[in-house]
This record gives sequence, C-alpha cells and structure tokens, in this order.
Amino acid sequence: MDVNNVELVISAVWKEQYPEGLLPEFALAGRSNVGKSSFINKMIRRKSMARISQKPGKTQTLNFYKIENALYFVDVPGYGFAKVSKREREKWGEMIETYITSREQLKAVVQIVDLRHKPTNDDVMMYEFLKYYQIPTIIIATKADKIPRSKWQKNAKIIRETLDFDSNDDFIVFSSETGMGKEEAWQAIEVKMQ
Ligand SMILES: Nc1nc2c(ncn2[C@@H]2O[C@H](COP(=O)(O)OP(=O)(O)O)[C@@H](O)[C@H]2O)c(=O)[nH]1
Ligand SMILES: [Mg+2]
Repeated sequence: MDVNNVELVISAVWKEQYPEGLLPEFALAGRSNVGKSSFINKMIRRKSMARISQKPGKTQTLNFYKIENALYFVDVPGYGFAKVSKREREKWGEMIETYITSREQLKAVVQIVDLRHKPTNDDVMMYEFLKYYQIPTIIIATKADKIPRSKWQKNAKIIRETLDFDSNDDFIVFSSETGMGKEEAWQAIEVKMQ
C-alpha cells in the first residue's frame, strides 16, 4: 500500500471513545520498547508519526491511526513494563482485553517480538491470549538489522517453538531500520482486510 495520508484520529481508553465507522483495524501488541511505534512508522513511511518513546511504557492509551481512509493501526501500550503500579497494570489489562475481545473491526493483531531474543513469558502469554480468543495474528520478529543474517533462521525457529506458533498465522522477519519485511507485512495485512 502506498501511504500518503495518516491521521491520529483518537487516543482512547474506553469503548465509547473508539472511532465510529467500519474500517478494518490492526492492533499492535508487544513489550515496551520492542519496536511497535517504529513498525507503524516504517509501514507508513513516517519518521515519527507514532510516537517513538524514549521512556518505555509511556503510551497509555489506544492510539487509532487512520491510514488512507482504508484501515486503522491501533498502537497499544506495551506490556511487561515493571515500573508501573498494580492499579495501572490492571487498568491496562482491562483496556486491552475489552478492545481485543469486543471490537468487531479488529481483523488481526500484529504482535511484535525481538528477533534477537527468546520470547519472554509476557510474549508467550499475549500470544496464548490471542489464540484463546481466536484472533488472527501476524508475528513480526523485528530488529533483524541488529544481528547477522546467519542467525535469523535459528532465532526465528526458537521464537516459533517458544510461542507454540500456529502455522495459520503469519511470521515475518522485519527491520524498521532497513525496511526489510515491509512488503510482506503489507501483504499479510491486505489479505486480512477483506
Ligand atoms: N536497530 C533497530 N532499532 C529499532 C528497531 N525497531 C525499533 N528500534 C528502536 O527501539 C527503540 C524502541 O522503539 P519503539 O518503536 O519506541 O518501541 P515501542 O515501545 O514498542 O513503541 C527505539 O530506540 C527504536 O529506534 C529496528 O528494527 N532496528
Ligand atoms: Mg510505542
């Protein structure tokens, strides 16, 4: 998709604040700092549309980015950020769970993991949660530019095994730095938009 038009429509916490209309939505899930905002920015060719945070855990709302009047990317606050209070974690859980389990426009979740590392327990729990609710998932293994190409296959295999990856889902090796995997990611999204 050639993207020229992007608009942050709303930062929502509650259901009543989700945008109206029936455009397909793709939500980004992943640990704080794993590269969710960078992924969105690379996909839409912007340097800093989705805020790239210096401090992890900063995005505490669901940010709905409307792309070309065709779809939304929903930037979700990252999980696994230890320094937030229990109350904040509960609020986070409620916000995500409500959105993921009740939003009909949600076509798939794009779950971002780090190609360099074995998935964390939080990564595994998130994927299990998505599979439990039968949400189609696109796994993006990002930061590929940070390790030599010779390690990609082996690391990707460890990630698939650790997640108990469902082969009906997509698995894409990606880099927001080089743009690697971008076309493949758009293809996976466009197939699921129908
Ligand atoms: N080298 C490299 N750095 C990345 C990549 N993706 C994200 N980063 C960096 O990782 C940090 C966190 O990224 P961000 O997109 O804010 O993560 P978020 O918290 O998941 O939204 C930033 O310093 C990014 O520049 C990537 O593919 N390659
Ligand atoms: Mg972010």
